Amino acid sequence: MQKNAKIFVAGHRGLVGSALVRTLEKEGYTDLVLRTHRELDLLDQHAVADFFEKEKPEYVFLAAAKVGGIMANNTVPADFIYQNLVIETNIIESARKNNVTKLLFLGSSCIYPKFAEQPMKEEYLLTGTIEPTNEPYALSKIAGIKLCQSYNRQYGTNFIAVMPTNLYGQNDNFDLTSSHVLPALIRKFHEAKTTGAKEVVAWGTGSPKREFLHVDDLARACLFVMDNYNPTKEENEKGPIFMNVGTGEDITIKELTEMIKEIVGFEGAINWDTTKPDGAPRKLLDMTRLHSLGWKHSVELKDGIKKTYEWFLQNPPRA
Ligand code: GFB
Repeated sequence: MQKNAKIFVAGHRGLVGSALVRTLEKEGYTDLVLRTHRELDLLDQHAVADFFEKEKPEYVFLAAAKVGGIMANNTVPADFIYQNLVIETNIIESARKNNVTKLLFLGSSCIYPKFAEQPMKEEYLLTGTIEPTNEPYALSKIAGIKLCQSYNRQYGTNFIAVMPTNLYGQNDNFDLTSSHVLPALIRKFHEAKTTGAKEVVAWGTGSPKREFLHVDDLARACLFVMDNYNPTKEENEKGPIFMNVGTGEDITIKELTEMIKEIVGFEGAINWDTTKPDGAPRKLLDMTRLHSLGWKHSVELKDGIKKTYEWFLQNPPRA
């Protein structure tokens, strides 16, 4: 990407989109096209088509999505599948019609089968059944990958994707009913410490393993992939046209809980609410593909959590 290329970051106020904007600006990109939800409703096909016709972006980062933790996925599954499918189809079709040079679609590691061999390679896509708590969301993300691949096959576009592992960082969602585990635990331990509560309740058994990537690392990976990866003809025919993005290391939810408890400085007990779902037992990404191109993460988990806690203290959630 040229530093003066016209770049549309869809979803620029979210966890991923805001990290992309920070990174692009830091790297000297000068022509970012950004629209708030109020300015452009990505669920509105005509509005999206008009926007692309008028703005003609050269590059698109498709980071707009309906996202959430295990509980949100499980309680409003229709919103997850509907909104993600519509956002993707609207943007990808408009990108094709308006000759976008390159588009990067953001997926998720939950696209892989629940009991996939670990670590999970890109080619394990569609080789087994998906974890039920996030099947609708995962299917929408698989559809996004297949849209990109199909457009490349039929129209000769250059649409690619990344599958990030569980993300965290500044601008995360700290709402306890819809957030992911890491921001939820930061908030729970912080509030317990400040109110002098004796215990914090975590969900599930604590035995599932998860891999966590700081969102600034993901943003750097997205720029790297945009600049360094073009699918081959064979990849456009058979897949994969995407790259896993993670650290290649995971920890149990129990270990994560202890780590956050220590960083926040809570001294009480941790109790486990086993009526809440565990979700997938493990989802560690195989990083061979992206590592072989020369990219590696740089933020280690403990440092990333400390940074995120500092950000949380400066930006306390409203309710
Ligand atoms: O981060 P999380 O909500 O999503 O939960 P997933 C990860 C694990 O942490 C589960 C446990 O085993 C939860 O039961 N956990 C413990 C908690 N305490 C808490 C808590 O206070 N809040 C939350 N939220 N979890 C999501 C998918 O799966 O991850 C999405 O539903 C997406 O589709 C996203 O892929 C990255 O890792 O289980």
